[in-house]
Amino acid sequence: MKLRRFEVPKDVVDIRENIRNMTIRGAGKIARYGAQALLIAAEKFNGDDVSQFIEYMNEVAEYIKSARPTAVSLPNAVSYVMHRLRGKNFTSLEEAREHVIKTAREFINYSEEAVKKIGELGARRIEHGDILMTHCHSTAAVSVIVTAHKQGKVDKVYVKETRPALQGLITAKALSDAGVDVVLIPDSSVRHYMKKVDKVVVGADTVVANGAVVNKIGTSLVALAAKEARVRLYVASETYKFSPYTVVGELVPIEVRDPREIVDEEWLKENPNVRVFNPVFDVTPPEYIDAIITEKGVIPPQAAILILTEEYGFEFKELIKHEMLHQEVKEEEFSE
Ligand code: RUB
Repeated sequence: MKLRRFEVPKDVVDIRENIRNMTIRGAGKIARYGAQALLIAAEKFNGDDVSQFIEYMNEVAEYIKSARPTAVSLPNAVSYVMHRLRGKNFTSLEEAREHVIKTAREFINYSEEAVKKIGELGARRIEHGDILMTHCHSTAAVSVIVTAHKQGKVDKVYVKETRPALQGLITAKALSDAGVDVVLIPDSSVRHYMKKVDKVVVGADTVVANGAVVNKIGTSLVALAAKEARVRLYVASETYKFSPYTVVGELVPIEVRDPREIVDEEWLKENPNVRVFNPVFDVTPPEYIDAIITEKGVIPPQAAILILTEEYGFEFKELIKHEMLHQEVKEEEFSE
């Protein structure tokens, strides 16, 4: 496939497509594959000029970032690599190529280690005999639950099925394989079971500057039910899911997917006057979150801005100049 100027390697096209169609899903995994795609693109570049290589990498970066709009982990992973490429004076193409490969690997390792660290820190918030609830499939939330389970603390976990894509089933299997006592429940029973729950642990797609969390649709309803029942809610999130764009007032775009994920084609044809909407993420305000468990520590949601300033410092302006571009990239710009 050809971008504006350059041909993209097939493996990179496949990764982007698999992120877009949700074969690769979950914010952390999306980020790791984003970095992996840059690594592959660098390996497969077949020109012989450094400045052309950088131009090519920039084009590939924009292409990858446009795969899923809500998960900021994807542009953040891509920025991690691309930011470190800028302003460097490479003496050869091989040096530039190695640099991309090294930083992409560095990001992937960081991300994997972060999930383990979140597990360790989050497990400290789980007490012996706790009954937990979770929503969707979050690797970071599963890491917390499984670590706490290994410490003998978890009595059982209520796992919401999470319509329409039923990612709760992935969680149910992962937890059950790890030996956790799992009860799979329909989404609509959240209030019914909340009475029995001690703590809720969920993941995040994006953490906003004010500490609000964007996660799989239905998370905010779990949070509402938890608040009402005085049940603590923890969000497990790597720091690269914190959105620097929101510091400068950008809103997180909420991905809206195909109605056929809710009802089938035939039903849609039989009921042409019914409009079917399928937003796949929602926003949980900071007041409904007890703490965000990151690899850097367990923080109150209101401290999200501190993580962002530590990470991006006074570079927000620069970041906007270079990286906001992804918000403007439209699917149609890339001809398949
Ligand atoms: C998955 C989802 C997960 C977060 C965090 O949505 O909302 O809770 O991405 O996951 P989708 P992780 O299935 O639409 O990608 O902790 O694995 O990064």
